[in-house]
Amino acid sequence: MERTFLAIKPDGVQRGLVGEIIGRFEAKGFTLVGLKLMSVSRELAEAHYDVHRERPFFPGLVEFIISSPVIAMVWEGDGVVASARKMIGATNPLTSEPGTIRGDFAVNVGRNIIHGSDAIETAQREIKLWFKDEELVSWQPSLTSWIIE
Ligand code: IDP
Ligand code: MG
Repeated sequence: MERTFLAIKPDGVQRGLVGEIIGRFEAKGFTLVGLKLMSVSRELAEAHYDVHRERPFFPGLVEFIISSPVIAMVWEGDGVVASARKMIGATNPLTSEPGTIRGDFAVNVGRNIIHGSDAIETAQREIKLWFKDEELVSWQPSLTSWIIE
């Protein structure tokens, strides 16, 4: 079953948007299989954003991610990687569509509330980076037959 890695960034946690954001993925019909509130180490933040290491915003981004707690999550479902990216919205919240998380709650690219894996292979890498195997729970919600034909 397809899985994606999502993280509510420090701004989303500080602004009290954790319940709202988790609620959107629950209501959509995806399954939560991993969840933790954590202080992120510099090493983890740098590894997570390794692809952006040479970009000018990298140092500030790392400082931001380690500045305050983050909610790390793994969600499961058919097509969850691409669908979650759609629900999150464009990187710059000023261009994110209304109805997306960034479109509804953010105005600044450096404070865009949530991270979501951008491809299935990225999701696999990020899940391994953030979670131990035993922190992930495989389960079948009893509502499944009312959500998936
Ligand atoms: P994504 O989060 O939508 O996948 P990426 O291009 O992968 O966007 O960038 C990763 C993160 O880096 C963004 O979510 C944002 O927090 C930050 N970022 C990207 N571009 C900028 C920028 O131009 N200024 C400040 N921060 C940026
Ligand atoms: Mg990205």
